Amino acid sequence: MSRSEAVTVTLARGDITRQKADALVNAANSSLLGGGGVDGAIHRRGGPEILAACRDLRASKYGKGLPTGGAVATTAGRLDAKWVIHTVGPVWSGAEDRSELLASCYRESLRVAAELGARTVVFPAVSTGIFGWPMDDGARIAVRTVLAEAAPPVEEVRFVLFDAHAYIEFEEALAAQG
Ligand code: AR6
Repeated sequence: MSRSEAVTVTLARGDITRQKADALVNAANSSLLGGGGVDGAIHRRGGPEILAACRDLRASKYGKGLPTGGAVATTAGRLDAKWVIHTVGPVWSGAEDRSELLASCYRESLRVAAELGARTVVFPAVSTGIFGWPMDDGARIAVRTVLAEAAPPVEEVRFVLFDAHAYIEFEEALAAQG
């Protein structure tokens, strides 16, 4: 556990859709219309209300989709949360440094969470699955950005890690930076 000013950063193992919080962050794609990994799990367990809200966003503010590094909130449907905040991570590239876009996912999600008045926010390890980002670097960027950016009304930021490897990388990043 680590404390950055008034914000506590914690780690948990497991499935993000089993978490209870004000806001759960989804590792989405620009279409906002679903996919695999966290995105698939959130839509499956959260039910059709979330997809309906995403379709509304595509029909209004995000006609071309949500840009990489951006974040937007919808209902959390049947999940044990008030909101899902959808963010679009960058696809890993060995040729181009896209770290700032990954940091932007955490920063923008926290900005949206604060605007909503969320006190507890749960993140997955954005981009480290289907989008191929190396876990150690993804963990460093996630922890660094959250420690720098999280502020009231957000009181707790929890990273939910799917497997032991991810958990260890986040633990090390937190120990190094927290
Ligand atoms: N709970 C917590 N973590 C999970 C879960 C879960 N239920 N499922 C996977 N992870 P990913 P990305 C971990 O692929 O890399 C989708 O198709 C996983 O082990 O969900 O940002 C979207 O629509 C990994 O460490 O997200 C996009 O097209 C991390 O969560 C694309 O995948 C993120 O893996 C986004 O890819």
